[in-house]
Amino acid sequence: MKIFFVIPPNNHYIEPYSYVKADKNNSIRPCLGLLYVAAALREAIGINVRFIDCNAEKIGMDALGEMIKNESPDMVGFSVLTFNLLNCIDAAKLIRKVSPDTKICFGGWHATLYPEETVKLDCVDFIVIGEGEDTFPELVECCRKKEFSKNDLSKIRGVGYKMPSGQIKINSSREMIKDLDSLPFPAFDLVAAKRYSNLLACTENSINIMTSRGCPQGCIFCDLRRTPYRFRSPKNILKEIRLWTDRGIREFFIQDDNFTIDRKRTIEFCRLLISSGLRIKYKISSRVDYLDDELLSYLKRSGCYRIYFGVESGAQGILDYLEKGITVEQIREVFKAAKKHGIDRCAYIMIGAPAESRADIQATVELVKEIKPEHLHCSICTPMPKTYFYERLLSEGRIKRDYWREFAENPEPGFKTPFCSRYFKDEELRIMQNSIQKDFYMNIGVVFREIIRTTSLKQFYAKTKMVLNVFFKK
Ligand code: B12
Repeated sequence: MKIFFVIPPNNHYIEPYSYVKADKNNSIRPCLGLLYVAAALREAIGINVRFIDCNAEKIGMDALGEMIKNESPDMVGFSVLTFNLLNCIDAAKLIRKVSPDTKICFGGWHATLYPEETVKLDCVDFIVIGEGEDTFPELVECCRKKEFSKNDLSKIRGVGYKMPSGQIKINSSREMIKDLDSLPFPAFDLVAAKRYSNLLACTENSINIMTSRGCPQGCIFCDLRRTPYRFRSPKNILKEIRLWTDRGIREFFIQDDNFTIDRKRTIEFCRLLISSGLRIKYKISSRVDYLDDELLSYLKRSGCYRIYFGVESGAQGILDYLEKGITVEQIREVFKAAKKHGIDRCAYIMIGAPAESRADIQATVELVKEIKPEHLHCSICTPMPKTYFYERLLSEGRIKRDYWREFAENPEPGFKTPFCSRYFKDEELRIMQNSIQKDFYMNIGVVFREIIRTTSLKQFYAKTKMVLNVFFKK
């Protein structure tokens, strides 16, 4: 049995809330979700799998079609976000055309949020809801039996499929994986690690890792709001890091939403790393209220060189509305403390929350000037699919139509992500976002520092392209 995992070419781009000019195609990282599922599949049933990342490997639709036609895999899996749904659909349609017997499975956030709408799509045979490490091997095993019936499928928790009558079945859900240490490491051997790049990395080759899942905090705009928090043990993380340092990799991007939620674990991880003598560099994301002087000192000594902080706003009223559970004072303190320890700070801010006034936005701009982050990322506040934020605005009647569900049901190119400000038009917010970002990077000190930190000609080219985009692209 041949199973392929495909990252489709990025032909559609739904402009999200983030600063597109700086983001677009500047960093490509391996998709950890798929690599975890691929590793679990190999371990559970020993099946050979192939991973095709069209963007990293610069494979266009025609070439993808040729590959699928020649190989006719039994099943192809896609990791679907709402934002790459159109790309996945295009590729799935193509697969249907060139290899009609190949089954197509959509997993990932979008399939999880909109199971019925997703499995109804003509180009989809199965969906996997939630974590795929246990569910997908069971699905593949079931399809492997030549005479499998839809009855067999009905026993697999966490899948959705179409009955021969066309009826949609969504099975009962599966509990979350409790012991993350029990999972095999992501199947990085399936990807050409050298094809990936990161604009703000400090070495040529870095690897992304994930050490926890879920988040106990209540930020209203996030899909992870109050989801069960589970984490890997420091020993287990070190084991994965060692696999890479043995192959010469020295830099890691820990892409957890908030790496420092469990203080004891963070300290133990840092201690282990320091005593291992591995001398790696790594970056993390953290909330401002989950750090203190001692933790920062540990992080710095163990190789942490940058922290991404969700600052969001300089106006306390807006932070409270977003249920961030932090204060402007905590932001000031942690930025000072991280600077003292010599750790770079990237501030994620957002503008355009429903009741945010011009004065509130100004407070955010002033805060940025005061805390002086090394990097800034300004987004526009956006109610994302099925988040608490979106559902609340819908139930309050501030959002009139369930446009995300409509998009999930009938995904058409040209969809634009609506914002939600009461005072500013979407276009005005884009202009403000642009000027905040431009003003920040206009600073000669910031530009000079980035030039000095360039690690290769390739990165220099990418940074120059980004600067030109920021300043000159309309
Ligand atoms: C890291 C990250 C990124 C990285 C991706 C790096 C990478 N290639 O791995 C970058 C920075 C590129 C990124 C970009 C964006 N991201 Co992002 N990202 C994340 C983050 C923080 C972690 C993702 C991750 O690695 N998870 C770990 C893996 C193990 O979990 P997983 O991906 O969910 O996969 C599991 C299951 O979903 C399932 N599964 C997944 N795929 C498949 C496929 C099959 C076949 C099967 C069977 C199962 C399966 O099994 C996996 C293992 O259990 C998540 C939040 C989160 N914690 O999940 C947001 C998140 C996924 N991102 C989100 C968004 C909105 C974006 C952007 C639009 C933001 C932007 N800048 O504009 C872009 C869109 C990019 C695009 N492709 O279009 C949203 C998605 C919401 C949605 N409805 O789709 C999330 C959920 C954050 C949020 N708002 O709450 N992101």
